[in-house]
Order: sequence, then C-alpha cells, then structure tokens
Amino acid sequence: TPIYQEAGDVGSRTLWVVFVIMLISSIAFYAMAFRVPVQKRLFHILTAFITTFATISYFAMAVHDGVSQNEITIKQTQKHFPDTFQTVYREVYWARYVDWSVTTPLLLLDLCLLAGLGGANILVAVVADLIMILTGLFAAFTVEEGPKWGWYAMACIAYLVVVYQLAFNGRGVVQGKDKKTATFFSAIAGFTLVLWTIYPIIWGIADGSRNINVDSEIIAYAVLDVLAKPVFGFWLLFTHDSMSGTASLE
Ligand code: RET
Repeated sequence: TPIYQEAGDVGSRTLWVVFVIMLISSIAFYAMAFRVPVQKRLFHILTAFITTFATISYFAMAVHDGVSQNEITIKQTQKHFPDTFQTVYREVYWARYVDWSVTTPLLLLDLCLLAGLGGANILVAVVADLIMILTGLFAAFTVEEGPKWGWYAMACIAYLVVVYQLAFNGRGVVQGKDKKTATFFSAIAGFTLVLWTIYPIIWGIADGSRNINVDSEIIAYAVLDVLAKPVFGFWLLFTHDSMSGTASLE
C-alpha cells in the first residue's frame, strides 16, 4: 500500500492565512505608492508586485491548484528476504517555484537599486537567481536520489553567486552613497541573506529528504515568505519614505 504525504487541516489553513496577509500587504503597498512623489515610486511598485505574485501563488496552493504528487519508489532491502518496494506519493507545491522565479529577481532588484549596483552586476545577480530557482524546480521533480542532489548542488552554487553580488559588490558600491543608505543597505541585505539561506535548509529536510511532513513544510515556508516579502517590504518602504531627499535611494 502506498504512503500519501499531503497537507492536512493545519497546512491548508496556513496557506489561506498567508494568502490574506499577502493580499492586505499588496493593497497597502499600492496605496503607499500613490502617496509618494512619482520619482520615489519605483521601490513601492516593485515591492507591491512581489506581494501580488505571492498572493496569486498562495491562492493557487490553497485551492490545490499548483500542487502535484511526486511518485517516489523506495527499495527496502532486508537480510534473508527479497527486496520490497514502498511507493510514497508526496505533494510538490510547484506554484512556489513559479512565484519565486518572478519575485526573487524583483527582491534582488529592490536591493541592487538601493545599493546603486551597475547593470552588469544586476544582470548577473538576476540570472544566477533564475538558475537557482529553475535548478531547484528540477530538484523537486526528480525522484532519483543522485540527480536530485545534483540539481540541488547546482542551485546552491547559483545562490552563492547571488550572495557574492549582494555581500561584496553591493556593499562595496553602497559605501559611495550617503551614510544612512549604506547602513540601511547592510541591515536589510543582511536580513535578506540570513532568511534566504534558510530556504535551502528547509528544502533539504522537507522536499529533499522527506524528514518533516507536508504541514510542517508549509508552515516553515509560510513564516519565511511573510518575513521575506511583507515584512521586508514594509521595512524598505517606510525607511525609504522617511529618508530626506527624493534621490537618496534612486
Ligand atoms: C531552493 C532549493 C535548491 C537550493 C536553493 C534553493 C533556494 C531558494 C531560495 C528561495 C528564496 C525565496 C524567497 C521567497 C520569498 O518569499 C530552490 C529552495 C539554494 C533562496 C525569498
């Protein structure tokens, strides 16, 4: 008999709660965008788009679109007995990867523009980020252990490129701006890097090695997503609005 690993009540309710948080944040960000002068609006619009995509993807997951079943066959070898095979069906929330492939580049754009990074560096960060999400998607759907961790390793290397762009190039170039912007960049980019690093860890113990159940996986990503999008967004926009001079973050 196959084993089904799927969301229970707690998981489904969590998806709806995050859907509402993303929706309310999006409305708030669009409202804030209207209130600032047009020269300051770029960060507001980017940030509002990020939570808009998250709203859509959480809706998709909550109504159970954007979810598929991965069929995994596990060979159980026992002494003196013939090999037995156990089939596991685990839910894969692929809507996350659609969301991440759009929103993580937009989040990076927020940070790169704040730092004042040049076009080439922005492009490298964004493309490395896309490679990270796409190879992560392959990792999620490949059921063979070898290729799965191969894809995962590729995604991690791409992630290191993103970290390098923010932590080294971003920090370097923001030093040339006013002190307030430099301090703020260090804080919010540091917050981002810590949060982002937890995603591959969760992935490894949830999707990767199936050591935690689907409900725990949903809750872990829910907490991270709320911190990485709405909390990040409010922090960025309130700070941006309070900074004197419209050009300070452009
Ligand atoms: C995967 C698995 C493969 C290895 C790595 C990953 C990194 C994912 C990241 C996701 C960030 C998502 C954010 C969402 C916002 O709400 C794809 C999990 C490195 C960094 C910030």
